[in-house]
Amino acid sequence: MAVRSIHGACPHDCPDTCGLTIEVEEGRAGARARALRGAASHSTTRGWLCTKVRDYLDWVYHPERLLTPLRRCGKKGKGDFTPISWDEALAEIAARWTAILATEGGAALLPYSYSGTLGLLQMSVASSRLWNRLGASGLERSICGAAAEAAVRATLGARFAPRLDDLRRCKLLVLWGHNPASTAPHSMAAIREAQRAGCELVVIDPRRTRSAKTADLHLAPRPATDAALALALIHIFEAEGAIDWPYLHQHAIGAEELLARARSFTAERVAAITGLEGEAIVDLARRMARRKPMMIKIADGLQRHGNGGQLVRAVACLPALLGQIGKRGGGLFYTTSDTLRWNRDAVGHADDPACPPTPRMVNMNRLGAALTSSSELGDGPPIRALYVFGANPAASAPNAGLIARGLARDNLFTVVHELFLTDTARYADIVLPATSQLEQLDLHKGYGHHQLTLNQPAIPPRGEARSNWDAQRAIAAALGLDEPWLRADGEQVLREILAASASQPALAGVDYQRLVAEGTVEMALADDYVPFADGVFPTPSGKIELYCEGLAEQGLDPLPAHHPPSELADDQPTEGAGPLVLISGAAHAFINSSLVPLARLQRLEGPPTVELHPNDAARRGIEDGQHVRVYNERGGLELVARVTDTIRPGVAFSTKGRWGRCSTDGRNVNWTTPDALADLAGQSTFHSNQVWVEAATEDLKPPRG
Ligand SMILES: Nc1nc2c(c(=O)[nH]1)N[C@H]1C(S)=C(S)[C@@H](COP(=O)(O)OP(=O)(O)OC[C@H]3O[C@@H](n4cnc5c(=O)[nH]c(N)nc54)[C@H](O)[C@@H]3O)O[C@H]1N2
Ligand SMILES: Nc1nc2c(c(=O)[nH]1)N[C@H]1C(S)=C(S)[C@@H](COP(=O)(O)OP(=O)(O)OC[C@H]3O[C@@H](n4cnc5c(=O)[nH]c(N)nc54)[C@H](O)[C@@H]3O)O[C@H]1N2
Ligand code: SF4
Ligand SMILES: [Mo]
Repeated sequence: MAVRSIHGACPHDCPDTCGLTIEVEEGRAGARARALRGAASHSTTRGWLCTKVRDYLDWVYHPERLLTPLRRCGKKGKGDFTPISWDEALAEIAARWTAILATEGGAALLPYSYSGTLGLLQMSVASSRLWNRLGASGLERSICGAAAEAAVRATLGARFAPRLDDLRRCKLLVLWGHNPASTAPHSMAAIREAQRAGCELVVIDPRRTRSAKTADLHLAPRPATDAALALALIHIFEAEGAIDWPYLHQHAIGAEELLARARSFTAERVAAITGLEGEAIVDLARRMARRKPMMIKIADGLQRHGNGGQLVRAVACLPALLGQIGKRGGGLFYTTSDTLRWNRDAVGHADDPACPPTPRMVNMNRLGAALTSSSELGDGPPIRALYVFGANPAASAPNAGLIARGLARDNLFTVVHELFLTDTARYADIVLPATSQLEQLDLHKGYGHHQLTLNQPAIPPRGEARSNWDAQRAIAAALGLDEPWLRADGEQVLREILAASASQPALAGVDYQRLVAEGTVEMALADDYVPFADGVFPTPSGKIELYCEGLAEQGLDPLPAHHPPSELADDQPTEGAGPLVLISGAAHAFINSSLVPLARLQRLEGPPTVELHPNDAARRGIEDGQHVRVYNERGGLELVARVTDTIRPGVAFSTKGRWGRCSTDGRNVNWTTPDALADLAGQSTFHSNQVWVEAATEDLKPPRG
């Protein structure tokens, strides 16, 4: 039997963006993928995949895969559907949308998509072209890292990050509210090498995470107090003469103002705010000032707080004050996302004369409110049609109880394009079957490294599944839209975007043919590339903006500040059985709510739990393994208590991304999380979540895995 080897890309929202090698067997029944490995030739992947994606073939060939379009035949949310043909599904979608657009206008249609795949074609193009042409409501895509993006751009001008390899040169590496051992596993190889070469590893996280377990120093501040901590460090840098004035004079504005701001943040005061020892804060400042190169690595979890924007601003200023930006092995490692920007018009064609202006933006963190409250949408029409793809908002978006109520509306026509009957798909009027990454073409730009990977389809679509772009091309045709850029196939679209983006320096020498031939291609950066080493900062002043006039113009604080989020006052009680701060971060074995159907991963993760410090558990009469109710005014759910001293007192932890069906009560942690927006860029605030925890009194069935 003939066996072919195909080069692909992991589509998930993970900074590693691994290269995949897929072995495909050409049998009598057609092509079948028989093995999937990390690409040996990919310099980040180096031949191994994380535990989540190792069994990707079981996901591709999972018995619960959706293989035909479905029409709802029971109550919304029940999950009763009958199979229909694509022609029927397309005709119904076209008829319903045409009527809604005619009576209420494009604003009544909302596309909702996020991180099922990060591909240029299946995410970026599929999230823009058709919706621009229809004049649909725009989606403010701020669920993940909007505040950090805005904060880092305000400070440094762009999200550039060092080469992953240069982590090996750090002498001090601070993982600040970031858990790469679970969320960016391939960076751990470089971190371990750095440690072997004498780098000290510091982790700042209210939990002793997998990453913290091997750190030289772990500090566990109270959640959302990190800006205060950073300001205290700045104050100590000044007091101890550690500020790199020659660097700042040349490359930064606002240092004097920032130092003045920081002076009231004494170690003593900040010890009370953060719950850390004053000496520990001084010790951290000294380590940072003495051990250079010094790098701070953050991701997006840190800033999911009401004060997340200012928090990241404060942290981002630290390496600048020590002159570490632009130094090999030093600086800020957030994301490489701005190294290469795809040509926006080629991606979305928003400026095409056929496209009406976008009538309004709907913040994805406010989906429940947008579906249920007229005041949320101002003067505009209510949302009458929702098209969800590559996302599972009923499980992954905040205040999920409100989303469930909105999705249950009878006068909402919901289409969900999915591989599985997720919590969201159960509410659909029409479900469309989606291809997996093995069945679709795409191009992936890593955000934790500087590589581009072409994902070639390895096998034909399973059943009648279609890719995001192919489904939307078919809808465009059913609506009678005939712009060539809505008809073009995936390869034509990718070629068009590559050609239109060719002036980007990072794309020098990269074209479609080369991607086909090589699979993974390094961006064209100098061998000795270090971000900002040239002293060029794409901010309005051309310098690092410790003081940022652009923020002041938006009515925001131009200097990093510490204001506790409204839900988490600085005087959070740690006595009695009062509220706890519930952090709901990444699970080790799932990626958001994707891959939850995989039985091995369910076994690895076990039933959905809430981690509690022994003191907090004892105060509430809760024992390890006991069923508890976790709730607040938004909603509640039942979880299994895990009593552990890996979490600081006053804080609880439960992983994000479980499907409701994993729990006894059909709910997941997002029934409690806030849909309030952060101080910057409409950011989500999942972790600024105050909950009450108590032993469940009723006799509950054990949760399913
Ligand atoms: N295994 C796995 N990997 C993933 C994902 C996944 O679901 N599973 N999701 C992917 C996605 S979409 C993203 S955005 C990234 C996120 O990647 P990370 O940011 O690394 O992961 P998170 O778990 O969201 O958050 C990191 C840590 O922030 C801590 N934290 C929360 N609040 C605070 C605070 O106020 N201060 C400090 N110092 N720390 C705080 C949490 O305890 C948590 O350990 O991971 C990606 N990778
Ligand atoms: N409590 C809490 N909740 C959080 C967070 C948190 O920290 N705490 N983090 C948030 C973050 S960082 C993020 S990024 C969001 C992620 O939230 P979402 O973007 O909604 O991600 P998932 O929940 O993984 O849902 C993705 C869905 O896309 C489907 N899918 C995969 N590939 C394809 C494809 O090619 N086509 C189509 N049509 N579908 C596909 C998968 O089956 C899956 O059901 O979650 C957020 N939710
Ligand atoms: S989830 Fe991340 S680490 Fe795992 S295979 Fe995908 S890109 Fe690699
Ligand atoms: Mo994310």
